[in-house]
Amino acid sequence: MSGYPQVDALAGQIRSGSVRALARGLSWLEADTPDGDALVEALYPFSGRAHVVGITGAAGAGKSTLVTALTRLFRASGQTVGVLAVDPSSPYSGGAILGDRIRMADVGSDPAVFIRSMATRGALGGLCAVARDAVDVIDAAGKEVVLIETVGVGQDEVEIMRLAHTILVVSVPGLGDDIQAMKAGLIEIADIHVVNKADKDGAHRTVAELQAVLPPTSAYGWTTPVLSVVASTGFGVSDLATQVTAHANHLRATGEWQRRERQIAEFRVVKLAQRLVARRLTQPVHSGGDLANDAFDRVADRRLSPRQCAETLLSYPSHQRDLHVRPRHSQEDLERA
Ligand SMILES: Nc1nc2c(ncn2[C@@H]2O[C@H](COP(=O)(O)OP(=O)(O)OP(=O)(O)O)[C@@H](O)[C@H]2O)c(=O)[nH]1
Ligand SMILES: [Mg+2]
Repeated sequence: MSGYPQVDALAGQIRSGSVRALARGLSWLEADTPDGDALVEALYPFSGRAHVVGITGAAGAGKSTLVTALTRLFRASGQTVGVLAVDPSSPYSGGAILGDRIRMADVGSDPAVFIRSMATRGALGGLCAVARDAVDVIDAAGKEVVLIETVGVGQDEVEIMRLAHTILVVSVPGLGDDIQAMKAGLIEIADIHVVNKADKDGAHRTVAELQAVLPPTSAYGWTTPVLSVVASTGFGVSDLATQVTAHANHLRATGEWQRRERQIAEFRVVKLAQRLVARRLTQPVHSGGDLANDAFDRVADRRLSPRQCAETLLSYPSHQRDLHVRPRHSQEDLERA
């Protein structure tokens, strides 16, 4: 119970499987409102059951096509599926979202499949946090497999992958040097490598190149497979779905699942704390006598060092930031400095 009737009502509807409520809840998250935060709080205890699978790779590698093909297979084996396409570049998102929707139209009409695209809105370091909160909400709605698609460029997208249990890195034959360089950063995070567009020349070579640079068998005994697929026809996707499920089973059997959950929890909490601190420090000034503003003046005048100032600001509880409570540096310290 969140204490907010409209939040509790929506949380209940989401848990009982209302697609409309789920869509609405995700809109709350995207808008970065207190209601969205309260909703995540209310649903968090009911999340944690879904197998979260991240799919990343260069733009146009066929990720959405692959997600659609995988979704069909998971549905055929009786699993419910949530899909979250995280678009890093909001200016282009309109088109990309529409494209994803059209291609997913056939699985999209299945009530056991929930598909959502999210754009970043430039939230303060928030893409990753919003994406993972969204996954929890979809998870609490009962989806057994949640697929997250992101383009594998940029720190945010790689970070989103760190929130998944199983990471698929999608490559295609005959990429240029720059894209190969991008891929190098992704090689070590892959649990499964997928070489898509195997109907094109050079797929064997790409598979061999990946196999040559793969890390050895992991500490928990998983050897990263490199699979050739043609997402557009479904060739090889059944083997891929089998490997995705095998990875989840392997995680559970070895205790690696709990270790990753722990790692994800730590990563999320640290990220969120950073976000809250950043938000606190950039909050609008309420009064003319704002301590931070005075302090910035002193830093500019070389009467206070940036580090002293930063440490002082961090030591203030948020509700007393422009008051005079000071565990470490005092108002007098600032005054004197
Ligand atoms: N030849 C061939 N084309 C494919 C294959 N899979 C996907 N495509 C095509 O590749 C293009 C891009 O596919 P998407 O699934 O949109 O790729 P994406 O990685 O999701 O793209 P972004 O989300 O824009 O980064 C489309 O025209 C697909 O039809 C494949 O296996 N073989
Ligand atoms: Mg896509």
